[in-house]
Formats: sequence, C-alpha cells, structure tokens
Amino acid sequence: MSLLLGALLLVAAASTSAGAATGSPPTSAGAPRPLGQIVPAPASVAPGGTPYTITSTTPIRVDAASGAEGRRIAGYLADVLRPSTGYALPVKAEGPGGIRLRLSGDARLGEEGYRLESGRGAVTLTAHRAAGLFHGVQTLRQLLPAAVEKRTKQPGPWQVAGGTVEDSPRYAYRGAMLDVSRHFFTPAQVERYIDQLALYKVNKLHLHLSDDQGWRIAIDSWPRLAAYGGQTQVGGGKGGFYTKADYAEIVRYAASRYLEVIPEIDTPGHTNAALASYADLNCDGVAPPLYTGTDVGFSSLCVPKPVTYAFLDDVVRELAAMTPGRYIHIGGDEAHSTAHADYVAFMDKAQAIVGKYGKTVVGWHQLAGARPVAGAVAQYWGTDGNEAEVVAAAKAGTKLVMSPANRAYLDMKYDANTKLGLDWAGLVEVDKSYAWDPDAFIKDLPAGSVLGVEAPLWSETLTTSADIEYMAFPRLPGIAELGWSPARTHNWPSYRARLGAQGPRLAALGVNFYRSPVVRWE
Ligand code: TNX
Repeated sequence: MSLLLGALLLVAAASTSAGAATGSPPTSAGAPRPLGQIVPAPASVAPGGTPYTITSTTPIRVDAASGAEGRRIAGYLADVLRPSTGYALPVKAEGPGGIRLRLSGDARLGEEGYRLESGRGAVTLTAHRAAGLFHGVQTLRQLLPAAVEKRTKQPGPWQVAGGTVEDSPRYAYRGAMLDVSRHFFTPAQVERYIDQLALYKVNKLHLHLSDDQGWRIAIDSWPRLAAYGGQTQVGGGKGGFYTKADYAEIVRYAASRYLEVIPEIDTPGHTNAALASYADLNCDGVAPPLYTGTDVGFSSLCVPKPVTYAFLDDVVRELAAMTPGRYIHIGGDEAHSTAHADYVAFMDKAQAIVGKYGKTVVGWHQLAGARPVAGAVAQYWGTDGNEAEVVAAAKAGTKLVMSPANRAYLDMKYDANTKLGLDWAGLVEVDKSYAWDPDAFIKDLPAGSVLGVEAPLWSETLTTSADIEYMAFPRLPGIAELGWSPARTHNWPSYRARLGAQGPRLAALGVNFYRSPVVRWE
C-alpha cells in the first residue's frame, strides 16, 4: 500500500472510531456484524464495500513468506471454522480469493499488529510477524456470527463486513495470572484457560507455582518440594504438581497461542510448602506441617542461612531452563514474617540469581521498597494509586505491570451475592473493573513507566474450570482491552455494547461466564 493511501485510511479510521464509540448494535438480522465491534477495540476501522462470505468452496491461503508457522495458524483457524460451517476449508498456497494469511515486510504493523481487509472474494490478514496473524485470526472470529464458535454444524451465512481494520497493541505486556498453588489445576485446565485468553489477545500467562499451600513444579535437585510440598491444597484436597514434561507441554501450548509463560516462585514469604518439605530451610531446623488454610504472611525463608541461596539457585536454574520467555517472577509480596532489612538483603540475592541465569526479574511491587536491579519489573497490586516508593522506583527506571486489586483482581466478588471469591479489595463489578487507565492509576508516574497490565486470579475459593471462568469472564476481556486498545477508545457505553456481543460467543464456546446485570447481553 502506498504511504498516501495508508494516511487516508488512518484519517478514515479516526473518523469512524467515534462512530464505534456509540456502540450501536447490528442493524438487521442476517447483516454482518459491524466491522470493529470487537473486544479489544481495534486501533483503527474503516468500514465500507462489499461484505466477504465464507462458502463451501472457500480455501484458506497461506503465502510462502508465512512458512510453517503461517500454515499452523491456518490450521488453527480451520479447526475453529470447520465444525460450525461444515465446510472443508482446505489450506492452500497463495492465490487470489478466500481467507488469505500473509506475512509482509511491513514493519509498521510491529511485533503483534495486523491488517484485515475484507471485501468481495477475499478477506486478507497481513502481519509483520506470526503473532500478528494470530491476533488477526481472533479478530476474524469475532467478526463472524457467534454461532461460528459452536462445535456442530450451524446454518450460516458466514459473512464478514467489508472494509479494513488496522490494529496493534497499546502495551507489549498483556497478562493473566493463574494461582495453581492454593488449588491445583491440571495441564488440561490451564490449556483451556489459555485458549480463552488468546481470544482477547492476551500474550502473557503468569503461573503462581508456589505458595504456603502447595509447591506445583518438579525441581529435580529438590524433589520433595513437589513430591511432598505439592501433596495438598486449600481445604485439604490432594493437590498435585507439574512434572517437567507437563510443564513443557503447557509452555508449548501457550506458545502455540502466542502467550509467553512467566513462572513465579513466591519468596521469601508464601513459602510454607517449601519449608515443610525441607527442615533445613527453616531457621530452627524444624519443618512445619503442610498448610491448607488461607492465612497469609506467616512463613519466611531463613534469610541468614546459606542453604537458602543454594536452594534458590537450584530452583531458578531449573526454572530458567524450562522457560523460553525472558521473565522469572520471584514474588516478594506480604513478607510479614521477614524483617525489612532481611527482606532487602534477600531480594538483593534473589535478583542476582535470576540475573545469573539470564532472566529478567519480576516481583510484586513491594520490590520497590527494596533495591530493584536495573531492568527489574514491579507488578503493582495496590488499590489507591498513592505510592511514593513505586513512583521513586519508576523514576529510577523500574517498569511496572499494573494489576490494581480493586480493578484487575479477578478473584474479587462482583457483588455481595457472588458465591466465589474474596472481597478484601472491595466488590468489583464489570464496569468498575474497566474504569481505569493503566498509565494514570498511580499518580505522578513518569511517562513510559507502564509495560502493561495483568489480571491475576487467586484460587483460594476456586476449584474447577467453571469457577475460573465465572470469575474471569467477563472481567478478563476488559483488562485485555485496557492492555490492547488505544486510550482514546476507552468508553464504557461502547465497551458495554461490544461486551454484550461476547455473551452468545462465550456461551457457544461453553464458557461459564457471569451474566453481569450492568451489561446488555445480546
Ligand atoms: C493478596 S496479591 C495476595 C495473595 C492472595 C490474594 C487474594 C498478592 C501479591 N498477594 O497471596 O491470594 O491477595 O486476593
């Protein structure tokens, strides 16, 4: 595309994004969904021209530049579309018509951006990187009728409105956290959640792999951590842990959906499961019993003992070897049983160990009150945004991931009647969860401090996939939108209407979502 045409498109897009903000529902039954009525809101939308219709003869075409990765994404798209359309949708080489996936040299689309052009005869997804093609596929799914997500043949027609979407994310880091320690979730349950996160262009999965109630990852050099420390969970169930093969499969599956897995070993507090597994890790040399309650802040690694750092070195070395991504999260929250000077001394050593194995440190934002190393990332989970220590750390270069508990914590109850969840950060309805700006939530941050957002899901009260889904949906899509969409698209009426359209889609996918009364579900 010429630069001039590109500039015209952007102008057109700017003028229609105001229209999108009105959130008008589709006009008549059978008409395609309006271009751009998706979650997260796209950066620019230029509707117009003939809709594209998928038919029994439609191919999915992959250009040569897209290679094996492009063909894999085409296969993923075919797996979504074939059961509901009943069409063959063969994956073919590049050519004029059909659903076309192209990797171009257009670096302006960035690491994750894409362009979707829909019109007579073809819908074309173009990206600079495979991740962008994959995100474009998620957009294409949402532009089709919700019934496309069903696993049995549906009537159609399968139309995509005509026009162009050009889209790329506001933030590079758009995460979700799952606490597999308080209750264990199997690899299949984690993969189900990964598929749901991918729908909304989330690109990080943070796994909270250890806490007082359970150690969930096999560490060969300290086998009792998982074999003993992984034996129970909140309420006293049998718990569980991931073998290295299980974990490799989760990492592979996440990567196939363009999510990077960030493992967390919480230290120096939240460590009862480790302390129970090895008496030597305790300052008094006595192993405490396994813990199945929900208190926090009672456990601490023994800061003066050298074995503490031998343990940490082994754990981080093995974790780093299992982690193709760049981050390792070392926790650092609620270390109420660790004296502050000990906490600071411990975090110095822990950060050095992560650096030694070539990884970037992430810590909960209490790290800001210690001495964050250059490049460290602090994950903010406060509620009021008045955070002198965090601002000081940000001014010194620490980047932030924003998870304010009274907005982004998916384990907070929606209202007083919500059976699952906790309420220490308040009740968080869907509108409240969406009502904040990641750049502005903490006052006085220097520009550019925020790397992105993350929606943590703590599992003290959650035991099944249905529980996970009930708490995550529909708040997770809102946090994903805050991470992806330009700040100028932030608009509750627009979001509410677009979220309402996700209802039939989530239902078709079998997601157990909360039918919030503040949303007008389609
Ligand atoms: C606080 S958030 C915690 C967790 C709890 C969570 C429950 C954070 C870093 N620590 O240990 O599970 O609240 O909402």
